[in-house]
Amino acid sequence: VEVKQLHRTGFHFQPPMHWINDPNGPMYYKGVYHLFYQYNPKGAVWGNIVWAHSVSKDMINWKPLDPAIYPSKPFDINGCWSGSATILPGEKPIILYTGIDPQNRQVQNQAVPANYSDPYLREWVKPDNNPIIVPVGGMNASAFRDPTTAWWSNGHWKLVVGSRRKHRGMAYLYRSRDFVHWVKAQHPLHSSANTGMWECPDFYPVSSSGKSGLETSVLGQNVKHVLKVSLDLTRYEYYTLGTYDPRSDRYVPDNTSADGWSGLRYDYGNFYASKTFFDAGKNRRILWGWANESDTPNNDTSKGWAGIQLIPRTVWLDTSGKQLLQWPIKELETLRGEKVHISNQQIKQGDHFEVKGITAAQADVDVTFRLSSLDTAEQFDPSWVDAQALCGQKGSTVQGGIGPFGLLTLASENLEEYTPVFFRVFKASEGHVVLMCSDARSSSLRRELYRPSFAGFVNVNLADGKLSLRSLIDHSVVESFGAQGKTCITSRVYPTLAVFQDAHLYAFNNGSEIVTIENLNAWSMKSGQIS
Ligand code: DQQ
Repeated sequence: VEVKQLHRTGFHFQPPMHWINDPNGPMYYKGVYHLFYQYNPKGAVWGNIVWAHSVSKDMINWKPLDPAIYPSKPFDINGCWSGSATILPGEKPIILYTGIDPQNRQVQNQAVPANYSDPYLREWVKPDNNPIIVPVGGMNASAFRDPTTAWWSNGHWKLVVGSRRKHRGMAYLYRSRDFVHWVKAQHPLHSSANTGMWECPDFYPVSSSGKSGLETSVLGQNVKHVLKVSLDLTRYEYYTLGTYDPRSDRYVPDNTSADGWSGLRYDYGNFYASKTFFDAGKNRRILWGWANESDTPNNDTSKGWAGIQLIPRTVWLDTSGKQLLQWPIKELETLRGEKVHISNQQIKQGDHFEVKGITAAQADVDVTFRLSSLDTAEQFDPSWVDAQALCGQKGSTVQGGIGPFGLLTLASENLEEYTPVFFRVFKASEGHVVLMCSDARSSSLRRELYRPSFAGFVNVNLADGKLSLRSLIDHSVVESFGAQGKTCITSRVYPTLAVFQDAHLYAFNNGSEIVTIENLNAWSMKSGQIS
C-alpha cells in the first residue's frame, strides 16, 4: 500500500501507516514517557488489535518500538484491547488490559516488564495466572472492558472496569491486597441510567487549588475526583467532578456536575477513548485522546492510514471547582518556528484579514480578542441547550451582534474552503452566554465527508471584555482551546484546495460590534520526529 501524504499530520502522533485508536497505558518511568495504543498492523480499518508502543523524552518526538502486547495466549487470542498502567511500589510498572478469549468474552489480564532495567520496557510478559478478572453471573461478557489505573486506599488496590447492565452504564469496582487476586465489590463505584456501555473509564484525583497534578492514589481534604466515561452510543466523552469515599468505595458527582448526556465534556469535537496519567517528572496530570478520521472507510483504506493521537494536554481543576481546564503540554512549544505578532487590530463587521508569514497548514495560533461593549449581544433563548445545533443554525457567516468572530483556519484563498473557529456572545437573563464553534461544514469541497458543526458553551466571565482562543492546526486536524482551556473542540477536516502552501489563516468578524485583536501570536510549527 502506498501511503498518501496529503492530510497526514506534522506534529500530531501517527505511525507510518495503518489504523490506530485508543491511547493505552500512558506512563512516565525512569525519565521516559511511554505511549501504547490500539493498532491494526495489517490495515487502515479497525481489527487484529495489538498494543503498539512508542517512547519519548518529551511526548512530542517519538521512537517507535515493536508492539508490546499482542495476541499470544488463550486469554487474549482474539484481541488485546484497551487498558492502563499502574506503577507499583518499588517503581514497578504493571499493565492491565482487556483480552478477548476464545469464546469472545472480555477478560482482564496483566502484563509485566521482562526487564525492569530496560528504560524502554521493550518486552512484556503475561503471567500464567491470567486472566485475573472474568465476567461472572449476570455480567455482560461482551461489555466488560478497559480497566483503569489502580489506586491504593484503605488497605487495598482498587480499579474499575467499564460495563453496562441493560442500558445502565457501570463502573464495576474490584479490590485486591496483592494485585493478583481481585474481588468484585458489591456496588459499582458509580453507574448511571440510560447511558449505555461505559468505555475507557478514567478515575483520578485533582487538587482543589493550583495546577499541580496528583498521583492517582492521593486522597484528602483538598482533593476532588474526576470520573470520565466514553459513551459508545454518541462517541463522546463525559466527565463529572465529585467526591470519592474510600471506605464505601462510592463516588458521588457534585450537584453542579450533571451525570450522563448533559454532562461536561473534555472536548466537544472528535476526541475519544482518552486516558490520563500522573507525570511524576513534572508534577502534572496529562490527558491523552484519540481522534478518528471523519473520512469514509474506503478513503482511509486508499490513503493507507487512519487515526491520530491528539496533543497531550495538562489537565487541572478550574478555581470555580466546577470544571476542568486543559492546555497543550508546554513541550509542544519547542516545535514553534517563524512567528508573527499582531496587536491592537480592529476587525469591523464583515471584515477578514490574513495572518501572513507562517505555514498556515501547520501552525499554532494564540489570540486574545477584546470586546468594547456587550450591549449589542443577541438575546439568548433558554431552549437552546444543544450547542452543536445552535452553531448549525448560527454559523460563521450568519451576522450577529457580538460575533461571530474568530479564526478561519485551513482556508483557501477565495474561501471556497475554511474551518472557522469562533465565538458568539448572547445576552441572557443572568449575564452572558458564550458559544464556541469549530464548524467543519465549509471545510472541504468534498461533500461525502462527515462535517459537523461542533460547538460547546464557554463558562467565562466577560467582565474584562476579553476572550482568548488557541488553535493547533495540522493539515487535517484543528484542535482549539477557548478561554484558556475552558472549552476545547477538535475537528478533523480534509480540504482539497487549502493544503500545504495553499492554506491560509484569517481572523474575521461578522458581528455588528467591532472586535479588537488585542494580541495575536502565530507560529509555523516544525514537524515532530514521530515515526
Ligand atoms: N476500543 C477498544 C476497546 C474500547 C474501545 C478496542 C474504545 O477496549 O472499549 O479497540 O474506543
